[in-house]
Amino acid sequence: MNYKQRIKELTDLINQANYDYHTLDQPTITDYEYDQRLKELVDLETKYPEYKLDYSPTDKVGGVVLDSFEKVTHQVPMMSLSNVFNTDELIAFDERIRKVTDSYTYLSELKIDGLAVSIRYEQGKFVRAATRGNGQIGEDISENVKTIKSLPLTLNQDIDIEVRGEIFMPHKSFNKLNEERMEQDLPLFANPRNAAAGTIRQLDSKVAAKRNLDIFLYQIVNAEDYVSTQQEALEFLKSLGLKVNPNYKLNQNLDELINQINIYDDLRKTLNYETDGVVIKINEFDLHENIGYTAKYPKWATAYKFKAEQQTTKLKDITFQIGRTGVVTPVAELEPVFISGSKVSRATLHNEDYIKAKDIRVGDYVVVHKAGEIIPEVVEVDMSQRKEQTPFEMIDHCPVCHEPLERKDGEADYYCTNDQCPGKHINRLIHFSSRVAMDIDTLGEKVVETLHDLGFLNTIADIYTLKNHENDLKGLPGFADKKVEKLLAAIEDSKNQSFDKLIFGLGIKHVGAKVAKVLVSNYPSMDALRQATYEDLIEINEIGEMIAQSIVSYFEKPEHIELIDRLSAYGLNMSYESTKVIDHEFNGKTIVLTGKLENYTRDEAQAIIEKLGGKVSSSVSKKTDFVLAGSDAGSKLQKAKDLGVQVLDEETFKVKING
Ligand code: 0OW
Repeated sequence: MNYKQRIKELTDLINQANYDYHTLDQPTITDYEYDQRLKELVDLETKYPEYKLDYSPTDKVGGVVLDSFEKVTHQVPMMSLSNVFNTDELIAFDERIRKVTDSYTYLSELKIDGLAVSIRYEQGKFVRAATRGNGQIGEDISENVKTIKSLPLTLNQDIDIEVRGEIFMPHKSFNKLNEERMEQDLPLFANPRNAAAGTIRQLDSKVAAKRNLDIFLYQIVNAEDYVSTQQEALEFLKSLGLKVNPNYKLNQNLDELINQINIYDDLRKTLNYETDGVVIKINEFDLHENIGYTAKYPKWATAYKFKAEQQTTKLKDITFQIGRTGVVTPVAELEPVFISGSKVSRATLHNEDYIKAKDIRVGDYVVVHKAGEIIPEVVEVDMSQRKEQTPFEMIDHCPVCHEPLERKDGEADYYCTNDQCPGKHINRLIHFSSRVAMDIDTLGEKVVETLHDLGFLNTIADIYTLKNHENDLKGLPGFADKKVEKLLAAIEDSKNQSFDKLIFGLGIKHVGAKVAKVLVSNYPSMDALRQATYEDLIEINEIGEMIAQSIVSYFEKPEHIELIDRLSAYGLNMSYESTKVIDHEFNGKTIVLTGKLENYTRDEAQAIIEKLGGKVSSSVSKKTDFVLAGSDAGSKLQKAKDLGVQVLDEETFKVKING
C-alpha cells in the first residue's frame, strides 16, 4: 500500500465528514465508519509521521499542553459592539445613520452568546487563533481552537485571510459538561458562555477537545479587499468551507429590521445554543468609513439586546426583611445588574432552607432570575468563581426588635412573634395601603415611612385619623397643600373599598388576595367572619388547617379586635355585596394582559379590572373582549389582531379606568 497516499485519502475523507456533520449538519458517513477511519489514520500517522499532513483531523483530538498563552497583537483591532435595548433606541441608531447617508440596507445576524476569536489562514491553511483580549492584544489559543470539529484547518481556496467569529458551547455540550462536573464534585459553570470561556483557556487542548466547542464565523478582516457587502462576506466565508450562522437577513429598511428582530426573538427559543440579541450592520462596506467609529466600536453596527432574564452578579450581603405577618425573609443585596431592561440590586432568598440547599454564601457570584412580574430571585451560585466564602448562618433574633425568632415545626419560615415589633407595623401599613389591597392613592411606601418615622402612623387605624393632623402634614417638607389634600381624599375614598380587599389588607398570616375573596363569599360581613370557628373554616375547600388556625388566632388577639372596631367606627366597608352593580364598560368583560406596563404591575392592573367587574384571562380567544398591550407585547397581541379583538394601549386603559 502507498501509505502516503492512504494518509492523504483518509485525511480528506475525515475532514469532509467533519464538514458535512459539524458545519452543514448533514452527516455523510456513520459514526462507526468515522471512528474506524480516524483510528486507521492515527495508526498510519504514528508509523509514518513524515506523511502526516499539517491539516490532519487528528490534531482535533488535542494533546498539546502549554504552560501559558502567548500574547498576540491584532493588526486590525477587534472592536466591540454598542447596545440598544428597545425599539426607540434602535430608531435613534437609524436616525444617526440617516444623518450620514440616505441609501443603505441593514444586514441582521443572530448575536451568538460566546467569546470572540480571530483566526488567520495563510495559503488556505490554519495558522493561528487569538482571543479578543482588550481588542488590541489577545492570547494565542490556536491549540484549543484547532480541536473545534466544525472549523476546517484548510480552506477551499489557498488564500491569505483573517476571519472572526464567536466560539460557543452548544446546550448539549454544556449540560453534559456540568453533569460530569457534578459527578466529580467540581464547581458548575453558570451558563454556556462562561463554560466556553473557561474551556478555551484550558492549557491542555485534550480537555478542550472533549468539551465540544463550536464556532460561527461572521467577519472578514479588511473585507472590502474581497467583497463589497456584509451579505457577500458571509456568503464568501461559507464558500471557503467555514461555518456561518444561517440566521441572517438583508433588511431593506427599519420596519423590515424591526420585524426581523421579532422573528429572531421567537426563533432563538428553539435553538440549541445561546443567543443574546441581534447584530445589526450597515450592509454596504463603502459606507462604513463615512459613518465612522468610536474608540471602542463601529458606528455602522449595533446589537439589539434581547431581554436577558438571568444575569450573574456579586452577592454583597444578606439582609433580613420583616414582612407584615412577622415572617423574616432573607434578602440578597447585589452588585446592581440590568435584567429584562430594569436595574436589580436586591433579590429574594426565600428562606434558610433555600439558601442552605444551594449553599449560597455572601461574596459568591450568583445567577439572578427575573421573569415577568415576580420579584427577582437568586437561582444558583456560579461555583466556578467560589473563593473562601463562609457558609450562611440564619439569624435567631429579630433584626428590628431583637426578640428571639420562632420557627414552627414543618414550616420553612422564621417569624418575629413580638406584635409590638416596629418592623411589622411599617410593612403592615405599606401592605394595607398598597394598590393590591386598599389602594390608597399617594400613600406609597416612602410616604408611609415618613409619617411612621414622624409618629403620625403607627397602626393601620391611624391612617384614618391623619385628617386630624392636616396642618402638621402641610408643614412637612415635600408635603405641599395639594398633596396633603389629595392624600386625605384618597383615604376617605378607600372606606368604600371592597370587603375582600380590607381582609387582605389586614395582613392575616397565610391570607392572600385569593383566600380573602373566598372568605368574604362565605362570611359576607366582618361580624360573621370574626365568629367563624376553626371547624367551620376548614369545611371550606380552599381553606386548609394552617389558614384556618391563622384566622382564628388573628381574631383572638385583643389588639386586632380593637383595630377592627376602630375601622368600623371610621366607616370602612365591612360587608360584601356579592351583586354590587358596577356601571363600567369592563363589567362582565374578559381582558387579556400582554407586554410590560409602565405604570402598573400585572397584579395591579388585574386588581383594577376586577374591581370594575372585569375578568382577566391568560389566553386570547374569540371570547376575549379586550387585550391590554404594554411594551414588547408578544404573540398575544398578534393573535388579538388576527381575531379582531379590540386592543387597548396603556394610555387608553388609564382613561377608561379613570373615566
Ligand atoms: N456575537 C456575534 C457577533 C456578530 C463585529 C464586527 C464589528 C464589530 C462587531 O454574533 N454576529 N457580529 C459581530 O460583528 N460581532 C459579534 O460579536 C461581538 C464581537 C465582540 C463583542 C461581540 O461578541
